Amino acid sequence: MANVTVIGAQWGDEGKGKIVDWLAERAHVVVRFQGGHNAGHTLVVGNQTYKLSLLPSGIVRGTLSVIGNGVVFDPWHFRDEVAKLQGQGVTITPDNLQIAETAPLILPFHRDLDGLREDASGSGKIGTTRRGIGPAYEDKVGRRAIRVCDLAHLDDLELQLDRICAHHDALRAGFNEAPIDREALKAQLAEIADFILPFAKPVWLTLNDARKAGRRILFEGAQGVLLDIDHGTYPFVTSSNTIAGTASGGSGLGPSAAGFVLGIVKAYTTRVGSGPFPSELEDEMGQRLGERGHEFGTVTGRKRRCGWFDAVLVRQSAAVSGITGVALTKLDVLDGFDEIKICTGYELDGKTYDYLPPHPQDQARVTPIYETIEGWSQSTAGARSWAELPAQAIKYIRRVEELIQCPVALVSTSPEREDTILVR
Ligand code: 2SA
Ligand code: MG
Repeated sequence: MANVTVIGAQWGDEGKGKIVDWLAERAHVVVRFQGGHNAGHTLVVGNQTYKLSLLPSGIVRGTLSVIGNGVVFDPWHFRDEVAKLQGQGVTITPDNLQIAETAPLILPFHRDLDGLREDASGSGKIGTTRRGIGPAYEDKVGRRAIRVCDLAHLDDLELQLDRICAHHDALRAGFNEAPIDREALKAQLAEIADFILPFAKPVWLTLNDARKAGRRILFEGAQGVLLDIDHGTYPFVTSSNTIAGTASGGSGLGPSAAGFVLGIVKAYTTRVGSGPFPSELEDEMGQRLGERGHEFGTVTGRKRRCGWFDAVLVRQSAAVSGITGVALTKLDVLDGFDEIKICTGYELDGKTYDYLPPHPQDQARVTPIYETIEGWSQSTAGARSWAELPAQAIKYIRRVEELIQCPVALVSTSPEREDTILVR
């Protein structure tokens, strides 16, 4: 196996955690390259369930895990997540976990601002995870961020604090919030620094050395292509680039390191948060998908919106992300439906589209064009070989493949790692 880059090809929650865990066994290094603790990756190992938000999934099995520079890093959340996993028996030390020294920090006022803005937005809410992701990326791009390496230079932080506090105090005043308490912030940073610094490394160097030594690197994406800041359903997106191309910039390896780009695709569609969703089902069918698929957010517990498989969206995601092959997950959730629909195009004002128009109002107004295929009554849950799948399920997979113009390389039939079919 060469390097693999795993990304979500829909709106997140495609089941990346399980697939990354499956692949991590064959990798030497697992790298997170974007997002932060807004991710929610669930891993089921035997009778233990691990929920990861910030840490790379490889950590559960002891694989060298790296948090790249493209991640926004909440040090307090990090400490809590490490403690939680250690409580579940996972070994975490600076020997198996490294954090990029250049990663920008998510600070308490980023979280405040995320929440204040959402509360003030009424029906214009993005439906963020309220974890400060967007505000932290704004400060990174605005060249105001405090970064992991700054924790080793806390005596030399005054100018940076001037800049970031001036910016945030002005914003806070708009919400009638008190200015940032600088002394308290410095004390918080000093208190957390000792815990973080042993993990802080030049990870670009670790990764380049690993590559030279022929080590296999697994890039673990978070969220999904439709939440990408450039290619997603803007403005209802996250604040990072979620496409496969980010794996290089967010880790310090060149684009040739990406290897096989595996797009994770759920056999139907879900979305958490606001924004357009053409194939959404607001009826009992949607309800049924949500119940059968246990569609609740890992981080926030929010109920996910559910709908039919949208081949238009996945075809577009596969194109903009350069997906080599797809892992189709949660196929078993479709067991027992008499009929299954697939969205193959959109109609808007008498015109048909084979891609998602860019304007949010158009995205909200498109009518899906569906193709209906016969369902299957047998259970596919836990199937581990192609031969165990009913003929109709195979037909569904083949049709999906045709419509998204991308081969299905893996099929996942339960949260258990071994319940995975390798197609080719
Ligand atoms: P943010 O917090 O700024 O990144 O939110 C912006 C949009 O991105 C969506 N988003 C997500 N969508 C699905 N899953 C995500 N992770 C968690 C999970 C979410 C949860 O895996 O379950 O627990 O609710 C995730 N993270 C961000 C978000 O819904 C906004 O639409
Ligand atoms: Mg998730």
